[in-house]
Amino acid sequence: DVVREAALNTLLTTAHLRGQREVRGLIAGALGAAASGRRSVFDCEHGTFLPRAELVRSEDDAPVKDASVNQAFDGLGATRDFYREVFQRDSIDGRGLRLLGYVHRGRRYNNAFWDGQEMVFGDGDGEVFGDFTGSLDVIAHELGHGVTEHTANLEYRNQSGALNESLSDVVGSMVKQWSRKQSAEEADWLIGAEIFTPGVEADALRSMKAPGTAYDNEMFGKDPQPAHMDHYADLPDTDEGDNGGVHINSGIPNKAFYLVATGIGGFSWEAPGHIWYESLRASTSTTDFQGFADTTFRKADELYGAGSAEQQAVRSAWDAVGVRV
Ligand code: ASN
Ligand code: ZN
Repeated sequence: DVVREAALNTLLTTAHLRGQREVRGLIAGALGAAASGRRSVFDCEHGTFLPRAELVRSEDDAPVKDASVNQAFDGLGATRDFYREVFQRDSIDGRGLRLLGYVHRGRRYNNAFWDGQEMVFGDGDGEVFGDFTGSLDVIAHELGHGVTEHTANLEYRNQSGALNESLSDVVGSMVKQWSRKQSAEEADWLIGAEIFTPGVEADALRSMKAPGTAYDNEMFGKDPQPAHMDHYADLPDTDEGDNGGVHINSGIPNKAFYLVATGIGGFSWEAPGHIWYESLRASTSTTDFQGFADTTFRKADELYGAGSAEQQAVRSAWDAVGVRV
């Protein structure tokens, strides 16, 4: 297997240098089958063309000098371990897919994303945002997009897109809570609290506990997230409309998960996490809020029993955000 892995690694690097994304995906899959969710972190050196990035840390390598590289490596590892230990899921595809992280993407780039193959992180502009590898929940959020793509494959627009976004925030927050051993009550339920520069007056990018309150300042205005269907944002499915408000209306299912977790009590990744994860696996690309809520109610029954405390917490949580199951 060591020889096989070395050979596949050489092929991966060759395909990588040639920019053969599909070949890379196939080889990464084969590599993944040999060893579970092994990590490779690449340094974009401020470029945007990923095939030109340099491999700077692989699974068995010691930490390097660059903090962004190590943060991405550790965050991907924590998320991979979380999926394996908590949900018995073997990496993004459930089959040990190799984890590819890219740091220092572009210049002053204020974002991070999953592109269907890899997780990519900017350094921030240094004025408003710092390094996007600085928040574990942001790293887990991006890896979570990979898991969603390999399961329900929720369409990235309107309600299915807001669910897609919410499920990434849910896993982002759970991984952070799991790594800190925090209960639902102790957790801050913030996403991206660490990526702002010290001068910026904002708690985080989003608050799952209180959507709409993560920030209110001159630079960004007020956090636009609703926490109830009465305030659902009807935005167009365009870039300017955030694909129908996928990062905005995600506040509604985010709040539902927060309410389930605090309603049941204890660790969010236990009953609440299992209900949500099994519901993701039972969803399709066009599942909407109502469909997902109904599925969580059914999964709570299957996992914990009809009329159980868990199932009751699921119903009252959705009810509180305006979705009746
Ligand atoms: N950071 C964003 C996200 O993962 C990037 C995007 O909108 N695609 O949701
Ligand atoms: Zn996202």
